[in-house]
Formats: sequence, C-alpha cells, structure tokens
Amino acid sequence: MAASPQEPVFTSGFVALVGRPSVGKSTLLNACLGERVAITSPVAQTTRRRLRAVVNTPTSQLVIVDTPGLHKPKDALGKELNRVALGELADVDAVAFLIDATRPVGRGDAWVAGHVRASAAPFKLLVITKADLASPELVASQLAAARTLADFDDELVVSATEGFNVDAFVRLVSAHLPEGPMWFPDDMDIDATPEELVAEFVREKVLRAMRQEIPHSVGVICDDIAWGKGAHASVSATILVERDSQKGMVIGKGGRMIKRIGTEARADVKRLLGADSVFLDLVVQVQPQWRRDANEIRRLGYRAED
Ligand SMILES: Nc1nc2c(ncn2[C@@H]2O[C@H](COP(=O)(O)OP(=O)(O)O)[C@@H](O)[C@H]2O)c(=O)[nH]1
Ligand SMILES: [Mg+2]
Repeated sequence: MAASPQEPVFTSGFVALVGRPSVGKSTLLNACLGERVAITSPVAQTTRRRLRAVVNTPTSQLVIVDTPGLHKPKDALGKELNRVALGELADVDAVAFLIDATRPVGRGDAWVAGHVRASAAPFKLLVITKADLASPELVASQLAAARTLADFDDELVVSATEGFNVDAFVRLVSAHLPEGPMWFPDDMDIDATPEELVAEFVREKVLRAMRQEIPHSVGVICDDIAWGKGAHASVSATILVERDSQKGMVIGKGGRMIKRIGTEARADVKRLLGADSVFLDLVVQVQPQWRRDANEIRRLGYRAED
C-alpha cells in the first residue's frame, strides 16, 4: 500500500563510508552514533575490521558501515584490508566517499574514486571532512577537485569532531535510502562482540601511545572476559608484535608504557562493557611476520568474509 502524503515514508538501508586511510571515516561513524565504538588514530590501518553501526531516526534506520582505508597494499594484511573495504561497496544502498579537507586531492583519492564509480549503489555522496581544520576557500577548492572524480548525486561538508553537519549527513543519506522496514531491533547499535571491541580499543591505545614507531606490526586478541560479583569484569588480552625490540617498546622502561596503555584501555573497556570495575591483564607476545600469515590474520579477525 502506498503511503499517504501525511505519513512520512520509513526508509532503511546501508551506507558504506569509504576513502583513503585517515580521512575520518571512523570518527564520522562515532559522531553519527553519538558514542565511541570505532577506534580512531592519526595512523593508517587503524581500522582493520568492518564495523556496522545502526542509527535510528523517527523516519529511518540507517546502517553505517565503517571500512578500512583503501590504499596500495604492501603485505597480506594490506591486501585483506582492501578486500574488506571493497567487499562492502558491492552490497550497499549508498556510498559516502570521504575526502580530507586538509590534504590535497591526489592519486590515492582518484584510485578509491574508481571503485566508487564502479559501485552499483544508487546513491553516491561526496563528503569533505575535517572542515574545522580548513578555511572556506580550501574547502571550496577541495570540493571542486573532488567533484571531478566521480558522478556524485550530492555533496556535504562536515566536521565530525565539531558535530558540524553530522545530523545533516544522517538526514541526507536517509532521504535516499529505499522505503523499507526496520531490519534491526532499535536497541541494537553495533555488530561487534565484546571481545572484538576490547581487542580494538586496546590496539587503539597502543597506536595512540606509540604513534609512528610500530603501528602496523600490532595486533590484539582478547583472550577472555570473565564476569564476577558486582558487575566486575576480568579481562585478558594479548598484544602481538613482530620483533623483540617492539615488545620492549610496548612494555617500556620499568613497564611504564604497558601500564599507560592498560590504564587508558581500561576506561574504554569499562564503558563499552558497562562494567562497574575492570581488571585488565595485558600480555605482549612476539609473533614474527604475522602480517604475512593468512592464518594469523584470520585468527586476529582482520579478514573479509568469504
Ligand atoms: N580536527 C578534526 N580531526 C578529525 C576529524 N575527523 C577525524 N579527525 C582526526 O583524523 C584522524 C583520522 O581519523 P579516523 O576516523 O581514524 O580516520 P579513518 O582512517 O578514515 O577511519 C584522527 O586523529 C581523528 O581524530 C574532524 O572532523 N576534525
Ligand atoms: Mg577508520
């Protein structure tokens, strides 16, 4: 039955966030959801798993799909991350192509845009991110450069950290989703397990604490979450690195670095698990060249679905 003009149509569907590493995909997802569920950092390869977040409005249910940044792969892990991101492009109702306002539009963006052009998604949106860091003139020139990369249906300038045009993003995409039911219960927000969330947030703290030194070599597995009395969670996780020297760096002088990582991670783990208190046990383990090993990549969960 067709909806009468008085009744707003309910729309639902999936939008994939794609773009080069570090353009702000995960930060935009968090801003849309109003909660930090996707990890973010200034280094590439921060996002290694697809993450879906469900955003409900009175007239729509939008599933936002965060993807790893598309880049020239250097190893098996890099190839797999591209596969994760490209796999998501195949099957969504909308694609949001993100361009960083502060970085010149370049070959990397053009390469990603090729995949956006090839996507069959009926709605393609150009999004200029980090508007808070760029002058209006720079934003305008970025828009002009990015427009030539694909045939976009619309465009939007946002700042996820300032909350600028985040609601507008949700509204605009929702308006272009197909009419449809709520696919997910309205109290569901993300499709990650508690163990996956813990592992990712521990890795985020390592990335943020160590910056340039070792980011790509770090993998994290959450081994166990055990609940005790009074909503106390006892959590253990293993931080994988590729070399002894990296293990030394993650542990730090007198264990100072691992202590800092643990303290910062515990706050997020507590929030994410909804625990009253958390005991977090972190172990650092050397696993040479795990990034070249398909089995290790699978064990760590950084892998596209078949
Ligand atoms: N100032 C500012 N920084 C941002 C904004 N969006 C993202 N960032 C920063 O850019 C870096 C990369 O963001 P992230 O979301 O991890 O990028 P992704 O790799 O595309 O997922 C992080 O340090 C973010 O804090 C924004 O709107 N304004
Ligand atoms: Mg990301």
